[in-house]
Amino acid sequence: MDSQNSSGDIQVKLDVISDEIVEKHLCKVSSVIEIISEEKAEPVRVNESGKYYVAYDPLDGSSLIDVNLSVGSIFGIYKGGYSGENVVAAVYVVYGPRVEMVVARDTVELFRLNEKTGVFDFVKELRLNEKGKILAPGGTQKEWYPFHKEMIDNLFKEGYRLRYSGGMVPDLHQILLKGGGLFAYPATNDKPKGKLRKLFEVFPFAYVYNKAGGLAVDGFKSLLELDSQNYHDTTPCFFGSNYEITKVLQTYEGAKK
Ligand code: AHM
Ligand code: MG
Repeated sequence: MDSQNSSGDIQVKLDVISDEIVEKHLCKVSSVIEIISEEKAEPVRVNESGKYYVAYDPLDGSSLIDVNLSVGSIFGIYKGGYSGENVVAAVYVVYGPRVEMVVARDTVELFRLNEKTGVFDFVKELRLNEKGKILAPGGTQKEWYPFHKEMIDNLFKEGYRLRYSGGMVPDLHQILLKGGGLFAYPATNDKPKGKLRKLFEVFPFAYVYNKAGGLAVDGFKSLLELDSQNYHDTTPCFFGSNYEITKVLQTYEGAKK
């Protein structure tokens, strides 16, 4: 990032330091065979006897550090290689007023860091309702496709309220904890393949939302049906409860005709 900007310098360092910390700890986990992160061009082999592949974003939303908003870390745990269908667990951590961790396996569980003990205490299981009340619409609005804009406008007309911080971890965490809603980072004229990366950001959250009783799609199909050609591939993505994602699928299918 811009070396003339002193805060920019700090962001680069935090991204890199976070990556090093996570790598150091994952290397000690004997069941992990390989890791790759948003900060690495290529994977790193860790333990040849391991069977899990971990793709992670060590510090998502690092541009929000400067303005003191919440950021997070995201981990996708894969078996047999990196694709949507190979995700076997996902974890994310939100660094906000409290440090919270969500772990998705068969169920989705919320943990909170206990600062006295240094241990994450179990808080509750998380489930999405059929329909929510909040909307986090990402991407540059000037570049939205007209049918996408119409869909978002219609949701606002139904009474949805805007909640968008610019950090997918706190934004998706809010929707999950409040029981539902829609987070969208669509294809746009300037970014036809979206912005968010499949391996480190999209597949892990798609797994979390599916296990919490919601849905996660690229506009046409489940994100967990997608594979990935390159480690840093991006995809348009929508995460939410059933009602909102059904609207997304109807809108995008309708726009194809
Ligand atoms: P990053 O990995 O470079 O931090 O980018 C990912 C972040 C997401 O957390 C967030 O949803 C998105 O970028 C916001 O993008 P925008 O600034 O275009 O709204
Ligand atoms: Mg990121």
